[in-house]
Amino acid sequence: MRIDVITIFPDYIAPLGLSLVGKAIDAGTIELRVHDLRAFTRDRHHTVDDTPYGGGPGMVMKPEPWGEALDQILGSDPIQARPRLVVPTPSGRPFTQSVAQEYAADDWLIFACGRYEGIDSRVVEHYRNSTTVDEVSVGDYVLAGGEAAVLVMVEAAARLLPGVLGNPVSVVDDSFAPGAMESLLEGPVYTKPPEWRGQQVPEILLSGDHGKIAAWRREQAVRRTAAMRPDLLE
Ligand code: 6GU
Repeated sequence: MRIDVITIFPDYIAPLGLSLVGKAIDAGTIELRVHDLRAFTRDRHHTVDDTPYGGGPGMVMKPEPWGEALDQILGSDPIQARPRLVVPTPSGRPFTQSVAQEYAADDWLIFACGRYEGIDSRVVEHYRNSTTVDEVSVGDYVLAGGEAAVLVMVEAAARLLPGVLGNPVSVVDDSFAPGAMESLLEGPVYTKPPEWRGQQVPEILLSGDHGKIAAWRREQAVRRTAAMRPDLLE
């Protein structure tokens, strides 16, 4: 899978070189290209923002550098494949596990990180004519820019790619994985030692009775979901 990220803070994306995503890059499963938006400006000051038409607080990202960057990146593909253009924004559709699965099935994702009050809306409208554009939000709060959201979305999608996780069965059990214990949060987990600072591992987990263990885990998942996310139990 190819992933391009356009940002005015390329260093913000560096953590993708670590851990699981970093290994997927090293293995060639993911090809990550990070682009500095300012490299696509033509003025001496490398200006990427301007005041909003109609007034109001803050600044809006100018369309021209985005057009230059996206045209170059879209044109860089020899077979002219159609990527998905992902625009992180608090006014987008919610990013969920099922969106992560859609992304994991794509060959090519381009993330356009806005800062300030966002990108001139004509950019998204322009590229809708030639490719799939997805405006997405990672939650009901406001970030200063799309970069942190890109770290979230790339990690969520990357761990679903074949061969990225050590144990492919673990994604099936994920909280929110379609079909995994419906949509229950995962309950508590334990490892050795059997006693730690006065707390015992629940005896049933040491019993070897797989039927009883599965039933206990399901009950724990329901309890946790009721406590943390009653909305999921509907
Ligand atoms: Cl995707 N971007 C920004 N800037 N803020 C957000 C967000 C995204 N999701 C929630 N808040």
